[in-house]
Amino acid sequence: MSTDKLLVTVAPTGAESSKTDVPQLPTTLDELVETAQRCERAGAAMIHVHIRDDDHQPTIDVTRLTDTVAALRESTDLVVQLSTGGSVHDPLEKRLQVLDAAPDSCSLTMGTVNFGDDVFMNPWGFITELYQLSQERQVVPEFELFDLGHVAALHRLLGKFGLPYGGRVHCDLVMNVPGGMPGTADALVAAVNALPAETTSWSATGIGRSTLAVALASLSKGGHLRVGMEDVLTLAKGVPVEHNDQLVSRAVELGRLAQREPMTPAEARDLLQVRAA
Ligand code: KMH
Ligand code: ZN
Repeated sequence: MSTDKLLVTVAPTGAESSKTDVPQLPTTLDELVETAQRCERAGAAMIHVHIRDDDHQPTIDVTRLTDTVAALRESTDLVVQLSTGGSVHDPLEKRLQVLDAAPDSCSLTMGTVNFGDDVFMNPWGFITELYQLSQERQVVPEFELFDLGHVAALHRLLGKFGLPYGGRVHCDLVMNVPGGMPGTADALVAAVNALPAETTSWSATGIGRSTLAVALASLSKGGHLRVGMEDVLTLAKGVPVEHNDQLVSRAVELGRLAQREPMTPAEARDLLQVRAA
């Protein structure tokens, strides 16, 4: 395993911003593919995917997700991770069906969290069902940790159900969601220090203004980076992101300053032990 290399994950779309407010958000399949290709060229190795319907609204329609996975596999080498979080409005049963689209990886959030004015529901029964489904379907989970309690829940999950498919435990700290842990170095250190011993890799992302503080803290602690318009829409105050590859390029630049070369998709597959194509 290449421990010094930097895994850059791009989360280009999310479910929270609207196309009307942010026209440069990739919401169509063509835009997503173009984004994925440019982000791969800029140094991303994994893509965290949320998709939209014909009206640019968030959807987790399985046929659409299956087509998206196929299109991304055809046009890039990126590790394709589908969001099982969807939007705060998606029902739990539908979120389980995301695995029917057979991605390389899936997000798996380790607990319920207030999400701005909404609630992002992840009850224990849902977590355990999704986890066992991921083991059965040979999909590598990325454990999304929005709070310290989610880290504790991950200990419980691994203790009860064993290691994920592939044997690697990859976590992602999602920081600064209004309702979750703050996007600070102190919070990051506390969460990283509490990760289960089985953890083999972890990344971090800071929502909004915390993006740089979290990225720098993650690099300081030897972590990987997630970036993208799901998490931040500006490069600096008043400077909108025009394309996701700008955020990937900046992450690669930060990594290089920290003497961490970006990992290739093949190296990311090895790190995460995703199922061979
Ligand atoms: N859109 C959020 C409600 C995930 O992708 O798994 C959930 C989310 C986490 O983005
Ligand atoms: Zn997401």
